[in-house]
Amino acid sequence: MCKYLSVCFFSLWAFAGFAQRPNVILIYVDDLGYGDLSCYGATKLHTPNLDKLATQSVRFTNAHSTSATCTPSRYGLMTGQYPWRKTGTGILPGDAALIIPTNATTLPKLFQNAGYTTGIVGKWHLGLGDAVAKNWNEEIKPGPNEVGFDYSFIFPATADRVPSVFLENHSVVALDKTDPIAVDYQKPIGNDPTGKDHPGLLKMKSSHGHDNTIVNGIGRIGYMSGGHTARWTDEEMPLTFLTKAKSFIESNKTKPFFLYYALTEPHVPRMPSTMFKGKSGLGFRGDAILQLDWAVGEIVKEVEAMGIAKNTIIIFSSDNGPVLDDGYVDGAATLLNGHTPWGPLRGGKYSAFEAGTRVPMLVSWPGQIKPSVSDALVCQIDFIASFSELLQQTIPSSEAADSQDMLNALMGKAKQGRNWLVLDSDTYAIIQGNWKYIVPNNGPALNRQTNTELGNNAKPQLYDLGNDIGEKNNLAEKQPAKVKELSELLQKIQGP
Ligand code: NG6
Ligand code: CA
Repeated sequence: MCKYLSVCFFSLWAFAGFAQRPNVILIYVDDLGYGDLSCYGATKLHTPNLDKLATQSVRFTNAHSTSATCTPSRYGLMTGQYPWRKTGTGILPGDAALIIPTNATTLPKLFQNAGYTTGIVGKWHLGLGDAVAKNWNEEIKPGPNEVGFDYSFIFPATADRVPSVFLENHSVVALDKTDPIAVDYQKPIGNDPTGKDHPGLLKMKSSHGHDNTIVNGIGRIGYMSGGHTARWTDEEMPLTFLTKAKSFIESNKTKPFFLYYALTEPHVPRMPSTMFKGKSGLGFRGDAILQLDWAVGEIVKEVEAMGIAKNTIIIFSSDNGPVLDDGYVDGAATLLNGHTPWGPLRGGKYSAFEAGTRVPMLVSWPGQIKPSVSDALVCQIDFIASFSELLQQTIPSSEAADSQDMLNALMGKAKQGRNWLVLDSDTYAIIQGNWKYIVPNNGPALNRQTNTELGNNAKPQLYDLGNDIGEKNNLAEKQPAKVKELSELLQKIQGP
């Protein structure tokens, strides 16, 4: 039945004069919180471009990444498999090997199979090559191009990890081979100053960690030597990525494309371009949010200028929740001025509480999606099954097995989303309806460095999110039957 409905849907497109299937642009930002945008209630920060996009979108109030940090969320997004099903999917160092098997069904491969041209511009953080040891001065494979992207322009891990260089397809950009790059996460290499030994050379001091090799006046995680011409300038990064994303859109405007535009903002180090420095009045973190809002506006303008707006789905979301001090003295906490990056939620990045994974999510498709606000429970892990439905692509049953078809919810046609969702941080949590259960664990309640409540507790936690979105009232002792039910459901999903 579903099949015939979809056929019908496709004929309707044809009837309505659509020349081709919709382009999809997935804008994925880094560490943006549920309360960081004015369309999600922020009052001390104004994000006009995202607010405008929100007025044309389904704006989700209960959308989640799979995890409270980057690598696992991106693994879930790409593969449709919960990251905790596979070992080695935690936050990766910059020299890690690729963690997605090259024979796996992935989100970009799904689009490729449907005849799309696919591209990634921005942060990768899913590893490169077959091993940690690799030669950064030759072609580096496998990477994004081997798991479904026809074109890639990336940085390997995070903006605060070496190597602080871009790769276009398989090669480091602007590398002078007479000054070869070497990377080490165990011990210092080469003669470049480190933040630890030369704090006077830093333009932004570290508050914890981030005191290895200095690149562009900023101490990083990990050591690198060589590759001086290839090293990035943080302030230029937004324009670099935007330019590459726009040219990908322009080159592919006449055929269906999928663009994964993975912005680094507002992840540390926050070093906004001159255009945005000081603009928010909330320090560099606020400026970085204005910068990402601007980049989104430029992408929307580009799509309009290419005459493809009506045939382009734009999705916007974040890989995990917000953090203020994530290792640099950048004023994020001291200049907050009453802004609440987590909105009404508890916790933040790294946390089992809602602010760890409940993130902004907008889905727009002019003419096809009626703007609305949806409280359906959806997860980024569901994109792969949902787009396989939209594009009528079959996924082998062994693949993307945790991804659920949420197409109707994503398009604003169904109010109901998932029945349940498993989330991970130091521990596991499961949401079913309004109930949320957090598995007991002995981790610290507070990450003292970032000042984030982690949601760890040696006792079971049960919250009624319908009445207590701030997770203040632990009902586990009052509702042991509900705890048992959710704990058993979680065990069933997680398997032996
Ligand atoms: C942590 C880093 C933090 C950030 C995070 C990854 C330290 C002390 N902290 O280990 O700064 O880089 O990893 O963030 O090094 S994520 O968004 O990519 O998951
Ligand atoms: Ca992140």
